[in-house]
Amino acid sequence: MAAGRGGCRPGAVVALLLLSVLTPASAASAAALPVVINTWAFRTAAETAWRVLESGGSELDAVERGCGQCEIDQCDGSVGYGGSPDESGETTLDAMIMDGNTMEVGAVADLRHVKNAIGVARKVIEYTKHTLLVGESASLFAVRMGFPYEDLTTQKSLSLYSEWLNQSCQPNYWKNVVPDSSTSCGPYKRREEVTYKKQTSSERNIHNHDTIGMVVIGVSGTVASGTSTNGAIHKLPGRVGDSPIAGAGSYADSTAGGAAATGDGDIMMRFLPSYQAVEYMRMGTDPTVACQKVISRIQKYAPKFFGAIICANTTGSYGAACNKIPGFTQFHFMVSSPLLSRPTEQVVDCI
Ligand code: SD4
Repeated sequence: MAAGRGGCRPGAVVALLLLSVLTPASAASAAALPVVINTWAFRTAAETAWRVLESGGSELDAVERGCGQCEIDQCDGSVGYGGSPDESGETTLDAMIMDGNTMEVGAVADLRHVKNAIGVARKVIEYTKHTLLVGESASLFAVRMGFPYEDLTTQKSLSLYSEWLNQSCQPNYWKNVVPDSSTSCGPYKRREEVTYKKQTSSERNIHNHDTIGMVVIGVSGTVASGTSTNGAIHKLPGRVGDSPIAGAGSYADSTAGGAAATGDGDIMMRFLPSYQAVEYMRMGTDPTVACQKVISRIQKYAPKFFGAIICANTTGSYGAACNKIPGFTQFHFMVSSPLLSRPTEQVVDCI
């Protein structure tokens, strides 16, 4: 009989399936629901979200609890309390959660003194008609919702802050100011003459940047997404990144799919990468290709930006992409699905 007629042998199918879950390049070919996908190798977050689904929780519950786990674990120091002190030494948080059935979003930005940022974001959906609350007023809302008001500073964030002061406040995010921000601390004043220099690379890199972004797609194709981060280390007080912005940090649409981004939010948010990825998937583009197309669009303007994105469609197919820069050539992310015996770390080569 001609080999290949009538399909593969069962053994070959199993081998193919195994290959498809173990090798990065073919990650997108394994499709099953439900699926949980999250940025970076944040395993406990992935496990928590998966457990929530297994015990009958909703997709939104899984996103909230999964990202919330990272806030508790202070994942890589980039999520939750005690990380990324701003110019005044304070840790502030950004988070969002999105319901892909109703297209409702709850988000908080520049949240102060409250640890569970994604929990507060969920309350914005549940108890207000707003989408995004910011700053100390978001903290007051959180307290009304029953969240403790506490200090987010730790020994670690204090020492990061004092090291930064000792190295003349380098790096920082100022430009066109006096004294020269590339050699001195502030306070700065604006320089009379403004030079417009295109920003093509990130101030930040893999060592100070690891937001959790998560997409959960339930058995019926319901999509939810979310993010949580303490943003960019040494940011100006008041700076809000991409993470709490719908379409930038994450996006969920149960008629197409979901996506979530990580990296240099000051650059990435200008391109609404998560929205764009979902729109590509709506047009039938494979999730890996959708993620890659989004990265390529940003590359044209900022070839050396630091960033990555995860994408999943409503069939449970998923993928990821990242921008290749020195020190960041591969991106690790977590996937949980019925095709995997447990939440599994996967990796893609950056483009
Ligand atoms: C931000 N995008 O505030 C976030 C940080 C991040 O991986 O993603 N780190 O810019």
